Amino acid sequence: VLEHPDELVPLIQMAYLAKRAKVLPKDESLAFCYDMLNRVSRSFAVVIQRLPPELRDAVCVFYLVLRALDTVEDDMAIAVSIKLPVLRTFHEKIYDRKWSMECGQDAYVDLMKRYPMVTDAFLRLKPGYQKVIADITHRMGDGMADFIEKEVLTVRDYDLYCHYVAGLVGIGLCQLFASSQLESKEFYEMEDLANHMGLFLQKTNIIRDFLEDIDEEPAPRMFWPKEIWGKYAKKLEDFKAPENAQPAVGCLNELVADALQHAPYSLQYMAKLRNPDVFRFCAIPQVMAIGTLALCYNNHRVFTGVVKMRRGETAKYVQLLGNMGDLYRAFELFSGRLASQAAALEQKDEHAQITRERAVYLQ
Ligand code: RWZ
Repeated sequence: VLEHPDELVPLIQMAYLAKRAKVLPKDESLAFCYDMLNRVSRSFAVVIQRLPPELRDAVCVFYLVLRALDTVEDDMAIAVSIKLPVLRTFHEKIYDRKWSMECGQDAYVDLMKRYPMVTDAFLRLKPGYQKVIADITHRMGDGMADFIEKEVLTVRDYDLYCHYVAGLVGIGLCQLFASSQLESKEFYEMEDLANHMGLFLQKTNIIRDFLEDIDEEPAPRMFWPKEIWGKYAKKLEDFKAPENAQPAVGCLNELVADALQHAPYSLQYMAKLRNPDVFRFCAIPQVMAIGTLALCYNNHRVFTGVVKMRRGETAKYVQLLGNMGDLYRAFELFSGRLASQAAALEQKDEHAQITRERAVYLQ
């Protein structure tokens, strides 16, 4: 240090102290976060990266924190006696620079092993953003832990589970939007509408992922509520047998009708957004959800493979969807398909009338 010119000495000392304290340069932890985001979710990576700079990093970190929590919840190789305390204390781990865990699969192994990178990025966010993320992580971790020990039996359980894993995401995003001042203060008080946004996405994923979840190794994790499927089968696995196609599709259609109840609230929420990039961020997943529901409706392929919207169709919405008009048009397209399919089924499917009414309401 003595051999350097005077004006460099403080800089060198700072660099030395920073290294000793293991403080990562800002770019390194954020670069890790965006790289990880791209590896775990292409579609969210695209919309998050297009958010205004004021929100982008906070939402990216929020996503990864919840992804990590999700990885713990999902890993069936972790003993319940370990899993429960990790889920319930995860909101404390996110402040602990040393915390990491060996679990998950594929890219998630890396996310969990190098979790201190996410922690570094988290600790660099504004304290207001940190508080929102920690509060949502706390509530979600507790809710997930509750559902490790109990199944999704009633429709009330189904709504509550979806509230924990997705409704809370919507609620946290509202608070980030309001706190960034990119959206109005009103967003602090929009928990109910935000919850509907999350439930609409989560229920659509649960419906679509039937086969993937039931075939999950080493153990299936099912989220279809027994109160509904119990009317159509003795065991959920029975839906996989080709001879049970009719009750399977009947149950599927009832779940689609249930999910559709959330769509009007989701439109109501999005009508209040004023920042076009925030709007696009919210609207794209919602359009994908109604598109996916329209594809799944009355479609036996849900029980034999993966039903997904085609890449080309998806890409169209990422480009388009600039304002509420575009959004209504997209919703009209898919609710129109749902309404006409439901109308044709009304004689033989007792829930088709609800589906048609709910779809027509979106027209
Ligand atoms: C979008 C900021 C990965 C966070 C939660 C996502 C993991 C349940 C999985 C948080 C759309 C599928 C991603 C419904 C929210 N827990 N379901 C930000 C996250 C639907 C997103 C994924 C939930 C979620």
